Amino acid sequence: MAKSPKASASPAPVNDDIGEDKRLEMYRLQVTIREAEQRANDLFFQNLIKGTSHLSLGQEAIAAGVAAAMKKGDLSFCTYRGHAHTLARGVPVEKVLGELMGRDNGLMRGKGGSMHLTSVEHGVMGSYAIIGAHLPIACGAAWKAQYKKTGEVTVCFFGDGTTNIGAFHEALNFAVIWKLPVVFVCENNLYMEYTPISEVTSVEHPAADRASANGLERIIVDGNDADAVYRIMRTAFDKARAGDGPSLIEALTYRHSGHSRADPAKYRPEGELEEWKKRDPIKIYKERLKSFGVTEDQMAKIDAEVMKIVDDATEACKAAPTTSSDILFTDVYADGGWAWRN
Ligand SMILES: Cc1ncc(C[n+]2csc(CCOP(=O)(O)OP(=O)(O)O)c2C)c(N)n1
Ligand SMILES: [Mg+2]
Repeated sequence: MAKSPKASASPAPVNDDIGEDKRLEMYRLQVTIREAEQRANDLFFQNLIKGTSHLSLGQEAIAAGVAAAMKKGDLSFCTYRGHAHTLARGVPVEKVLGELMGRDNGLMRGKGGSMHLTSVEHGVMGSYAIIGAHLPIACGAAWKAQYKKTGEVTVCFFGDGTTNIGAFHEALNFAVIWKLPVVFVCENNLYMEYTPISEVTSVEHPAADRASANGLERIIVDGNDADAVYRIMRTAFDKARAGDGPSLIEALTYRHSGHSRADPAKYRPEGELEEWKKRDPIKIYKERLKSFGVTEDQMAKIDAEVMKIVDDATEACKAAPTTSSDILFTDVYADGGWAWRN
């Protein structure tokens, strides 16, 4: 059975380098992702969401820790498991649920669905269903930032299985030789679709153990601890903004549900999920907040606010019209070509 990191919240450091405001932001983000995704799951079972979807339940600390370290204008690229990263960048819950439900109030007016969430306004540069396809594209976005000296950093999320695709290696090499301001974040949840990554990979840590092949530092972080993720990202962003090139980060985590809506995840060894649930990122973070003097009441207030947002969003989406076929061909291609190339 794959091992989980030790079950205990880290003791409070003497010098708090993160601060209460940032911690409360990360707590709110994690709870928002958890509640919105749980709601999405319920809506599936009510047949109000069609198609499939891939939840990040259990992986929320990565989305929250990374987003909390990002600045407005920074760009993120994610996979089909992208609800969490989209919400973490500030896209409203209603827009995400509306998109999943195929409603006109959705992020792309219901035309993209769960696997294609995109919001250029929020720096969410797309969710990609083809494994590895977005890594070279993220390099392109980072190259644009470098060329135009915008100071923006690009983050590219992907899974452990993606490290066995050629595009992963090509993108890393390219990013290093051009010193691109890009941070690659591998969410190692121990499984690809149904196959344990350890059964099909030559190294123990699929991303980190390959970093040295590209002259990069081997970085592994506890992906269920938002503070740890936030700290490591801060360092990677500083490096990228200073012009010192990319970083590759492997964040260890575990998905609580199956690969997708259709997967009951029966292939996992008995007890593994329960073991990881002891290290639920939200549970860890509540303990962390308590150790810094945040009260149960403060947390309960945030929980209630988030729940109201999710409930209101659900009602608004149910009331919204379904997407009309009249808009089938709108917003599909970039207009003209020349305008956006120049
Ligand atoms: C090029 C390509 N091959 C195969 C698939 C089918 N597929 C979808 S998800 C997945 C597993 C990916 O695992 P991982 O990278 O660990 O991401 P996770 O789903 O665990 O987040 C595969 C093989 C695909 N989408 N694209
Ligand atoms: Mg995986």
